[in-house]
Amino acid sequence: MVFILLGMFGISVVLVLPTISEAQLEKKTFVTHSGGVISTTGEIIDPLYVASTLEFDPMEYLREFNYGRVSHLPDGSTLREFTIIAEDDKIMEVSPGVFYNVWTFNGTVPGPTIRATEGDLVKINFINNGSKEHTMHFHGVHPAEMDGVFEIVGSGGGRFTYEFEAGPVGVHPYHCHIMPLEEHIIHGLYGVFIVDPKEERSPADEMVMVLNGFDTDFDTENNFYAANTIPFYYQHHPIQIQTNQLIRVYVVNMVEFDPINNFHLHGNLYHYYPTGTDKVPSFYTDMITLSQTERGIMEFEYTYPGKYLFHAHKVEFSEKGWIGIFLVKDGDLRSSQEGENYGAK
Ligand SMILES: [Cu+2]
Repeated sequence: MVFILLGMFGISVVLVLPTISEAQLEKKTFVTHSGGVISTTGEIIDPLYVASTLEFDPMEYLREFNYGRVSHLPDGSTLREFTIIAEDDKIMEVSPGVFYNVWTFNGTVPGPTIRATEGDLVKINFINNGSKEHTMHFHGVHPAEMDGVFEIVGSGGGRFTYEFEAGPVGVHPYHCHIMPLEEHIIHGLYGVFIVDPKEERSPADEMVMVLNGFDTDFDTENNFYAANTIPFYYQHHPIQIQTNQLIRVYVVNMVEFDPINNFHLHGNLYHYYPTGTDKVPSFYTDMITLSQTERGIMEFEYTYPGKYLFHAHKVEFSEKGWIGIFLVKDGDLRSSQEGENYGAK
């Protein structure tokens, strides 16, 4: 583009403005890790072509409990065996077009929800297939050598067997405990460990929510927040529940960098059992505040059908993904609970 300006003394001034070249207008097409196709005229820096990317289904994770391989010891007690494999080379599309190197227990973030009854012997065959050292550190009561801190498990196939009695009753996190701890946690090496009381809790539609975040630009601030890893997932895919049915949510806060997180429920209040260790709820509320690894059990029922939000009342977190919807449908308490089995024991 060329403009000719005539000055007041009759002198011609020629201004040459930058032009958009044909090459800049040309659309380029890239294939993302998950097979999506992006066309853009903008610059793409170093697109990665990695054949395998992790897929994670928050709806499946929500109600999936891993009770392990069950056998009985000579004294009649129950042994639950688990195999957990750590890896640190996978890529996951944590938000549309945003790819992040996730470190995983059994291929997902969070890792599997491990579940046992108080007093069971839990045996974890841990294999570290990662390129870095990793461990499994369980919150709960166990011998020092089973704490997953000083017994470092080497990369490239290192093994360790964790053995301990399940306890105390409640909901506990497990996570890698290699330094720098923050790095191993934010990449995704964590999961939930539920210890059921010997006398079963009342029947309920049970689910697990891990509150987490991702720092995708490595500035020690989270760019995304979520319940169960994928921002906004349960807003776009509401969790279906029924009226007059007891809902039990095992909630664990694994958000790093931010000192607090919280959980607000709409149109209802819940009974809250901090850490799930007591039979009597400590609060009847619609809001709890949780620091790192703080957790508990929430119990509630909806009387009225409809759509109800649940989200962080720290609005920054909800606007960056930590928000969801319960879609409550009319249901009968008894018929809905009979025959329903959320995870095989
Ligand atoms: Cu680690």
